[in-house]
Amino acid sequence: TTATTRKIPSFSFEAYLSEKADKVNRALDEAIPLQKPMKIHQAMRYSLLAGGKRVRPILCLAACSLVGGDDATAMPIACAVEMIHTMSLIHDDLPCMDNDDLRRGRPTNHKVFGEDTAVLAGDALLSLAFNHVAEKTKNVEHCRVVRAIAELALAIGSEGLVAGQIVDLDSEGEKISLNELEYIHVHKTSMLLEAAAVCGGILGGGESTEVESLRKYARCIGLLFQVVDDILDVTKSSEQLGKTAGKDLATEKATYPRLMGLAKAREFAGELARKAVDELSHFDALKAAPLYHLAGYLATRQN
Ligand code: GRG
Repeated sequence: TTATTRKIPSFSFEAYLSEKADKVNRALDEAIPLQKPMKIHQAMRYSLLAGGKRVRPILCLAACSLVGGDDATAMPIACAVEMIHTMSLIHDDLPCMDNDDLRRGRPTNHKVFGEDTAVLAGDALLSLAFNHVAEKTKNVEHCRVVRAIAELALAIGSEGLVAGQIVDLDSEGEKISLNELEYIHVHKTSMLLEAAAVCGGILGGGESTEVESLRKYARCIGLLFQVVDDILDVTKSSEQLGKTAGKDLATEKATYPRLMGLAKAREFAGELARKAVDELSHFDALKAAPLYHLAGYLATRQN
């Protein structure tokens, strides 16, 4: 039987998520003490400790424990992934990019600290992320640490996050195909989730086949995350607007429901969740429970 049909032992995913998120939040708080120069450290902490869902670091810890590692081993790289995620959000919100005023329910970094400081806070978080992994990772063979750092660096540069962002910026206002939409999502969202899972697996001592299963799992849930985001966008805005006041489809950005229809987009989300979970079938069911539930959580989330 595959993991889709196999019986998963009872497990409280909500309790798991909040326990791990608390642990990650404590580690992030400790990683950036409030020190001189005050302004830059305040700006870094403002965005980093603003209360995101911590999906990436939790995925990293879960991947590490799936292959037999403990949380302490993966925590520095889990924090690094969240620092990088946060810096990408700070830069994405800048007037020269998406020009957003709100993030995680609060004014964006540049609205509070100014554009100059926001750029630097992003740069400093990126830099600290790599120092943090190199300096704080304990009890792992050095070649594994180097492999993890290489994965993380590759996932966020001009072949990863940055690639997704530039293609996204360049396609603004243009009609794009389903393939182009997938390229943007895979690079902007899946790559960092993939790095989080792969790095957790590498540092946890995983075999390469295990690490590759984690990679495929994370790739699926990254895309799943975006497809569901697009679906929620449509269903939420049609709820808000009422049934008659539809948006002007031609001027709206490309989304899965727009390019393939709502029913097909829902089907695609289901397929991605099943594909993700199938990658877990080689692992012990009890150990795979968090990742199994994470796929379900992302597929069925309502906001
Ligand atoms: C990484 C070197 C480097 C530069 C950044 C600006 C940029 C290049 C990339 C933009 C990437 C971007 C904004 C991707 C979107 C990712 C995404 C799905 C964000 C929402 O993630 P959630 O829902 O957010 O996990 P929370 O707030 O819960 O953490």
